[in-house]
Amino acid sequence: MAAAAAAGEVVPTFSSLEPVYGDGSQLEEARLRFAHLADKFQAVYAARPALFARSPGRVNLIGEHIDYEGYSVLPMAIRQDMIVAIRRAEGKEVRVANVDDKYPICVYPADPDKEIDIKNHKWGHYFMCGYKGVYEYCRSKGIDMGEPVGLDVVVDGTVPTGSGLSSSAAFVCSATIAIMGVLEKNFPKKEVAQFTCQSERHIGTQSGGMDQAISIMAKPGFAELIDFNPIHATDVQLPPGGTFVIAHCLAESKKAETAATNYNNRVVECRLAAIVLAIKLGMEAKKAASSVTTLSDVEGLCVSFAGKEGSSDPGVAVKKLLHEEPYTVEEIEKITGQSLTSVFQSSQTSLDVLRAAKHFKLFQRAFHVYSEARRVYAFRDTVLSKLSAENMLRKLGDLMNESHYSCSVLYECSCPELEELVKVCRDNGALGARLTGAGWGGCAVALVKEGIVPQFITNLKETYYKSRIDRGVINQKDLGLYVFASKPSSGAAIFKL
Ligand code: NG1
Repeated sequence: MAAAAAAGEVVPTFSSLEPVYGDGSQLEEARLRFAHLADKFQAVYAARPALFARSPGRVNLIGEHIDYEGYSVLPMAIRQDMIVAIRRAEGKEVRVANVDDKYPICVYPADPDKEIDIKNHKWGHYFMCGYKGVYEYCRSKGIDMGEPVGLDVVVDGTVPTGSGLSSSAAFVCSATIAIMGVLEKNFPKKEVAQFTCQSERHIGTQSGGMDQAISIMAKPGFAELIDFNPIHATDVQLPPGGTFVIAHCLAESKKAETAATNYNNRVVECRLAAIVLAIKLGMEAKKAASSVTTLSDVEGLCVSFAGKEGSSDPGVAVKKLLHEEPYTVEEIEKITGQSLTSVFQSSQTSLDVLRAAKHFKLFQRAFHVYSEARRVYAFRDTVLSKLSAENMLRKLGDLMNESHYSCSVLYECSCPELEELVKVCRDNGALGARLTGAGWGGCAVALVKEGIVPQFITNLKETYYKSRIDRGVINQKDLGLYVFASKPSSGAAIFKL
């Protein structure tokens, strides 16, 4: 493990592509992309962009659905990224175009106070999350922002959407730093990581901060252990001999559109589990309902309880104090002594969850969160241990398999396609495989011995993808976009070329 990121380090500005894209084939590819993006900018706005900003997607190696509960996670940045070309515009509009014409140009008033119309989802909304976020953050620091500026923007993204590789955070982060660049503001990476997480919530998901943190703070060659409250990244050197292969199950995860029944539903269930645990552990009901928001808030109480049973595992409290049958609204309201709509009155997106839910699986969600949080540290400790390379990789693989089981069975964020793909990965020699990111579609990540990676990918193509190519789900020529080996790549940067 290397030193933690230097405190106060700001988002870097480069005058060439090499510091981010190296000097090999990736650089050539990047040169073509930037040139094409500049040409598209010229074609749309008849001008050159003032600057470019880039932020990567990520793969989460372990620690799923626990960042919003305050627990550490262990992702790495991938080379797929989002690039934003930008300039100040004359008019009072923010215009967001895409090099890919399947995304029509989105035009918004240059008004950072205007709410994002989340009921009418548009791809450009993510840019406006960044726009609102920069103004909100600067204003919160007392910076005089003057009249809001209009912007001309073209974006080019290579992170597949709905893949669990955080195309959304790559977009929000690249938008944010592009806008910061145009407005000539820069802040320490930790601050940017923190406020971009808030910014993305304008889209209606109650996200944790993992994706923005890794996208902004990543360093080439390292995964990062990300802690929250406050945000902190510690470099984690992955063991030699193992490679992470990312494979898309080809079912798209529509996180924003399904928030009320999937992502935000789990955030609400975790909060309810935390409140019920707090009350069962002696906290006054009113106080619990108003002050407990995450399972990490009640970890101390759970650990004290477990201590009496000779354990330090908060999961012991979950097993003893919560029941496996789903809770009804009536049952929870009896415990809290107040209506759930009053508990969540300040959060419209949580009220949407309450309207859509029939019951709440408090035991399962809490047990997942506490056990997954422990697996993240077990993963980190294994990397730091003196185990032989072979045993280390095996142990990491086991932890990934356990994580997948928990996500699938307890957190129910998998889907049939991901289950099939994870099994195919394991059957073809992966030491461990699991869904990555929010789930309900998107990618799996598999830990594979370096020596068998080409054969592993070939086998995946045969066993998982071939039938789908034959059915026309994807084109043979695009396969490389859906299954690839990945090395830890670098974080966000501004380019003035
Ligand atoms: P995806 O959907 O994979 O980008 C989401 C959240 C993360 C985290 C994971 C689950 C956003 C931007 N990201 O990631 O914070 O909670 O799900 O571990 O909502």
